[in-house]
Amino acid sequence: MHQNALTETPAFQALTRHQAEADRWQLRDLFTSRQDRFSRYSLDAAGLFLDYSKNSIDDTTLSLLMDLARERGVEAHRDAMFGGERINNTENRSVLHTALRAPRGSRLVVNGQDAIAEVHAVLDRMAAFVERVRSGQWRGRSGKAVTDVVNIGIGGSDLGPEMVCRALRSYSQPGLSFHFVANVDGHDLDAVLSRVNPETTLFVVASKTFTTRETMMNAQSARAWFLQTGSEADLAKHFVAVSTNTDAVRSFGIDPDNMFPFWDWVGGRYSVWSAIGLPVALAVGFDNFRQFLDGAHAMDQHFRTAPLESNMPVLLAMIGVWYRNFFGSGSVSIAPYHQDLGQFAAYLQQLEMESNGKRVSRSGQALQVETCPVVWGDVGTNGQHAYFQLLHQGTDIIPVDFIAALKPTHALPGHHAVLLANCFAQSEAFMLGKDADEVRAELKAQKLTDEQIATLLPHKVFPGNRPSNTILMETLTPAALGALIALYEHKVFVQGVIWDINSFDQWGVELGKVLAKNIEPEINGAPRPEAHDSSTNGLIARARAALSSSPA
Ligand code: G6Q
Repeated sequence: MHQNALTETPAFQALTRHQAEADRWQLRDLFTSRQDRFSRYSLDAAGLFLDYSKNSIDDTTLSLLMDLARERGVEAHRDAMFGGERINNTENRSVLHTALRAPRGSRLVVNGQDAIAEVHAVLDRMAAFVERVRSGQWRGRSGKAVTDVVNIGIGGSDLGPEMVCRALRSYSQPGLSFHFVANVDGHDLDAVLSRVNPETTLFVVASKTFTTRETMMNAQSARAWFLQTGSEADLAKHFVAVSTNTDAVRSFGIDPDNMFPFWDWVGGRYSVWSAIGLPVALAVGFDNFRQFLDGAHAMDQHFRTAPLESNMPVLLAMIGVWYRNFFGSGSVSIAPYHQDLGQFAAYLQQLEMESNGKRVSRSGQALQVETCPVVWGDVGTNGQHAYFQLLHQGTDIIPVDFIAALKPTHALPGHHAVLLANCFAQSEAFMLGKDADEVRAELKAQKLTDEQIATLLPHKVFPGNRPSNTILMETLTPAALGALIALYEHKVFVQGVIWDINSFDQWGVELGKVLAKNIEPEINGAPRPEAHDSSTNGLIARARAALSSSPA
């Protein structure tokens, strides 16, 4: 679907005019002038609650943003994705991660096959395997049960399962440890191998293509390590694969019976719902994995059916567009006030930046507007003691998404109220700030002299007017986490539609997979034409000299 330039649409132009007014608003005044802001600008969906009242928006802003969403065809694009149309136009693929969490019995024909029936056939195989491993029926080469699972994968074949395993830590089976090796840096694999026993370790080699250099090298090294004490015949008890590439799995030496397939219509960063989620299912059990899928499906249903005005992913997306394209905000911070969501920001970094970090439209035209902002963050409260300084008093205005669970999954008294108090206090402080009069009164009460007050005052003023969303869930359950991830997936989708981006390819990532291939033999001593620039030539020469003299 070809789109007109975003800036030429009537809604974009109306929003540009409206922004001139909104730019003068103070969030604290918006709250004083409308007592119902919280109830008006918040909603529940799929077990999540979103408070978006602490944003520089009013009814007009929202109505114009929804006009923009309609003008860009968000509803039609959404239906095309769910319907299996090949919306990933540069790879000529459907985009059907939503089919991975559809309930048994629904139907969707893709490439002549019922995709949902295929999904459930694999889920059934996963369920049986998970049960055997967790119950101890699956035995290693010396007859012992599995104690350690090592996932070898990178990017989309690593970040999802690792983030989710950590997030659902309190649902994990005791006695089963999970390790994730992604980096081709041997220190990564070495650190894990030094902690596990080959007799009780199960390796999951996770790669959609089964050609990714990092993963293949780590898998080969893990295999060689295993064969130091085990035999080729024992490999089947210790290595399983998750992939779309049966031939490559077979030639690696993994029995296709020990392979869990998925499909080209599952993008890497959208694949945790597929067999790529096998470590999650092993950790939390298949029923909990199903709950995780059901939570995402509930968000899918909401996204599909709710009017745009009360559609959580659409609201989150359009508020993001408001700051990105009309206020020029170049970054967004994610602040989960939940230790178990420690990798959620890193996960979203890939989801958002790999999907929408693009500079041309679906039809290849250079875009005239800014697209994906930089996404970053870490758990609260730790961030408060570090980079929150910049969020409060720096020169950039960085919108923040606060994420919290109302109830903990631990039993330690007192902690959770302190955690939530911090979370709510931060969003309040970002919104309110502290003006010169308030600072002066505070310093006077501390009996400072007028001269001392004059010196300190500018440093202690907080401009406020800094926007945030707050997303709450009851507890961090598998279903709530599923809904949360799906919320962001659909947010990314909507923003991609607004910007006219193909959110489902990743040519920048593919480039990285090719470039290093030329340099690797040169570092290893191959005859060198000095074919690069002087910097790259110089760096290669240093590495070559160091490696040729090192004992390893
Ligand atoms: C995700 C990207 C990328 C990919 C990795 C691993 O959307 O395409 O992060 O997941 O490069 O690829 P393989 O699974 O094919 O090894």
